[in-house]
Amino acid sequence: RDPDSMAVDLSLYLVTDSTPAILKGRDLCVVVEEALKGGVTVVQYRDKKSDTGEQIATARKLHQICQTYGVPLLINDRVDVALAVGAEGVHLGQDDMKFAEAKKMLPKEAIIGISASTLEEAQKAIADGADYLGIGTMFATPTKTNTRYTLGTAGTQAILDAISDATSVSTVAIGGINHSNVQRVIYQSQSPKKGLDGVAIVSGIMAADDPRASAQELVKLIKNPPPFALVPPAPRANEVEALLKEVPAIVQKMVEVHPLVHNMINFVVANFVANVVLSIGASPIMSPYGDEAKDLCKFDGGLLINMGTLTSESVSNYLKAIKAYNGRGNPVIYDPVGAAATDIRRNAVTDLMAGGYFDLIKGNEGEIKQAWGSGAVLQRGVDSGPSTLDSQQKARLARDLARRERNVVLMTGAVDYLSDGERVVAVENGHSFLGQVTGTGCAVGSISGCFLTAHRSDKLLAVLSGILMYEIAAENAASKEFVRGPGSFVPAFLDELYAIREAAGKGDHSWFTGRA
Ligand code: 3NM
Ligand code: MG
Repeated sequence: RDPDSMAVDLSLYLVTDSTPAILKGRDLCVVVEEALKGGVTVVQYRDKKSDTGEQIATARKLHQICQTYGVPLLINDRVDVALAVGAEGVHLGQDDMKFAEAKKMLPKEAIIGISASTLEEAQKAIADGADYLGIGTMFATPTKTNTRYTLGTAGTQAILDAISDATSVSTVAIGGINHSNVQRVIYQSQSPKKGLDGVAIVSGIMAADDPRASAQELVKLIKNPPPFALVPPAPRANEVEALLKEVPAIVQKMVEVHPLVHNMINFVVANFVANVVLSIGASPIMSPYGDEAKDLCKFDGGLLINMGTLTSESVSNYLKAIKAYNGRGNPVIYDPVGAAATDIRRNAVTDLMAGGYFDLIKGNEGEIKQAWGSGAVLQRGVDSGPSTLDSQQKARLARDLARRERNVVLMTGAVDYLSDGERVVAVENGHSFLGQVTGTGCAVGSISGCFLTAHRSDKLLAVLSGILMYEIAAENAASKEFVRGPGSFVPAFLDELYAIREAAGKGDHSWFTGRA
């Protein structure tokens, strides 16, 4: 092995755990061997309790097994144990032996990995000459409860981005990673120049009933991008004009596909939103019951999470549904209504963004700021609150959030900002009556689900098409002579959505007056 480069495959990194809750009466070496048969690429023996003699005996057995499979064995914390059994290296936490001391004691070619929870720790480990970093904690996990920072994919990405010049150091993420999130973890942690080389997993493999099958499945998942991966098309010379040209055909396609949209939505607007969805030619189902999603996600449709009337049960229901839709790659839209209004809602935003992938995050300025993580915003109720951003800053925030989450972001307001992290489109259509009728914002989330379902190859274009259909209908409705205010606006608006749907369905594109 070239001591200057990590020639070791870190892609599926097993960290052992000898506690009864994980081993459930099974022999550690048997579980590890099963995991190796399943395709684990590196093993770390981590034992916080056993006496030194016992650790050395176990490590020796593990080393023999690992050698049979051509997989390196690293020892957590205990440089002495690594030396005693001739293991391939060690993994050191921030409270363990210093890098330089371990380096002096170990053979030249030994692998040394360092835990890093912050950028400073990562930079220090790189300067020292660490072979790889264990970046964590990704998600809060019952396996290790005394962790210092929960980084999520956004925090991990920020570290990777800041160390992207350090091409020789490898990285794995650790904490709460399992089958249901491994593809998303790798995908959403990726910064433009540096991504994860692997994932480190304890309970997802060690506590599995069948550790071999579990590892096999993980190997498969790690090799492929998640089904919802965003692939922004190559930009064209006149991108906005080119997009606008495509909108009428996308609306026509949506009408033809007749998508289903599953709404987990607040009770204030459920009826209005269901009527909007029907008017555009799609099918709404309103279900707050998370367990229903495993059946509903099998249809060609999307899921809207609108937390407008959050209850103590909402978040767990949302997470079940998001998992079901993410697993199939069917679109999920998040409307973090009143995101910054209360502690409960701020925590919900954090938990939901850690718990799943949103193809689209849609909200007003205050909500998008909260999703970005600027916890300083205090929203009054569910209104947007005072705007503090100029148009450039709004465009940048939408783009930065989309870039970080690797999704599409729609920041609504008098002008709507839509971005997929590459392109930013400002949409000027709409009418002030939309701001006077409850549910008009929420309905945008729902129809986005319809459009994202009907048009998958360009998520930004799909959402743009939905907003333009919607806002052009609002303009047309407001211009009717009999419309005097928000009351008479509502029926006219549904009629105009229906009129566009009828025209679009016949291939008539003359309704289109989009400005972006
Ligand atoms: N180190 P599981 S989290 C061993 O944050 C360990 O540094 C962590 O277990 C860190 O895969 C962790 O079962 C436990 O969530 C990870
Ligand atoms: Mg340690």
